[in-house]
Amino acid sequence: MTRRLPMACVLAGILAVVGAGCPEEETVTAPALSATCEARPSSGPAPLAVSFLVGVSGAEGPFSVAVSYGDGASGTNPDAPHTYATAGSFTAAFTVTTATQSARCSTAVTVEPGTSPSPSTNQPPKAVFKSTPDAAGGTIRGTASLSVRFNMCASTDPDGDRLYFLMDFDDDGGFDSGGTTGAHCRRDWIYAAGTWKARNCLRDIDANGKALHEDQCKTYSVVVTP
Ligand SMILES: [Ca+2]
Ligand SMILES: [Ca+2]
Repeated sequence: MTRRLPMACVLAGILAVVGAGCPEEETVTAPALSATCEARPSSGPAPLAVSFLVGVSGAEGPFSVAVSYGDGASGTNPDAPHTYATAGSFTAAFTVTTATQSARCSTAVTVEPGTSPSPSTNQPPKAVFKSTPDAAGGTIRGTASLSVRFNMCASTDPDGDRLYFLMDFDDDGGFDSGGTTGAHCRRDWIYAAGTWKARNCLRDIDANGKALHEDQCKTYSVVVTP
């Protein structure tokens, strides 16, 4: 608390000298500025978001705070939480200043190694492409009308992921069949005379149906003689 006194008395008070004409009980001493700080939490696994409790007392007039978090980051808002990204021992230091005063406090933060999820080890499926008649060198041959059975049902996934089967029978680039069931991994198609291309693709999918890997595909030539 500052009491209004003649300037001479104020100066005398600050200098701890009782000046002439200044009653002793009106001696004014500059209050000591002090700061306390606490980290909440003060330890935990990375990344660790820490809030700071900074207490300031004895400030004459407005004060400002400079924060050095100890990990290279700094700031001026003591109320702002700070996230420590990596493990280590840090000292967060707060410097409180007014026009005439300065005080400092520090608090320790211990960040332990984080329990980051292990990197994805999901494997692509093991695709097995079969056809009846058998495709010698990727070419299925026969006479019209030729019934061809395409079969990917022996495919497996090392992770047990669901498999999605896609088939294009008629050489137009668009899949004619797609799905996850036994009715989708094995399909028959009747070919008229001519030369056709068919494409079978396989993918492993997650619970949301999202592909986990690039499609694995096999392209067949279907040569049908009259
Ligand atoms: Ca997989
Ligand atoms: Ca098609």
